[in-house]
Amino acid sequence: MIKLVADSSCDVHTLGDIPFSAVPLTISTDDGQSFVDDAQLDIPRLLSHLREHKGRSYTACPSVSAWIDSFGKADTVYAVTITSALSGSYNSARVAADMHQQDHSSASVHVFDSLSTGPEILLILEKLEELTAQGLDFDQVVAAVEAYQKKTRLFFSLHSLHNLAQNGRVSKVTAAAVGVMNIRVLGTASEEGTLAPLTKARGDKRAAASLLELLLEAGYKGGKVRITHVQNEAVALEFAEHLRAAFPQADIRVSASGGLCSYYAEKGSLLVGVETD
Ligand code: X90
Repeated sequence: MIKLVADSSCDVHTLGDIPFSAVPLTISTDDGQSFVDDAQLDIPRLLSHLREHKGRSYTACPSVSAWIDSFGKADTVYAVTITSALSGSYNSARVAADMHQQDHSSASVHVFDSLSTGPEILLILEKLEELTAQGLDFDQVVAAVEAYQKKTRLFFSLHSLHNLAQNGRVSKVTAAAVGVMNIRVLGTASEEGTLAPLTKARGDKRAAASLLELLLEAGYKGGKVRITHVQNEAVALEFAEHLRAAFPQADIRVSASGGLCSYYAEKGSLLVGVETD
């Protein structure tokens, strides 16, 4: 049996017909509350708790044993993690993969470091679904996905970098420039898997126009697009309409961010995963 797994930064809990599970990261506040990023998580409640909470908040990646549990009895496992440059999730999954292979000598596990998050991971998962359905063997799937990763990108528009800075995922200098006067930071996941700010825009309309420009500069020509938003569906749908006007054939889908991306991207943000060329 083949199984796909990803950590919950992928924003989905099911994936077509193929066996799939999302392994939750955890968000916690220093008043002792902890929120497991699974299908039951009430994201509006998480965000309102964070808004009212004056203390610190943290996240934690899945443990080795949580990854091993997710592999189950599958003999072929493809796992995808959030960028190893910002999280321990990849390392945790790698250790789990080695242990699983020691216990099941016939099992094959590959862990892909997305060097990204959210909608770009979803693109990778959908590609895995497609390739495994075609019956490619393990090495062919791994090679094809690695090649695919070179052609996908992540762009974002963020309203605040507070939680990213609080947890050391961006510098305080970068974070200080945002969060005032409707400023959004537009940027991308760098090749190294870090957050790379590119430009700023005032207000959602200008931010959407800049996002579109970034996509075009990156070589977007009508491939798949997956857009996620943090409590900002109207703006996400409007952005999708703009794209469709320019690329009527494009496969573009909009959905809500899961808990982990909602925590870090914060309310109002858009994340856009795209296929280029
Ligand atoms: O291990 C952990 O506790 C999780 C840490 C995750 C830190 C980064 C999450 C980023 C989420 C923010 C906007 C997009 C940034 C893309 C950079 C690759 C989303």
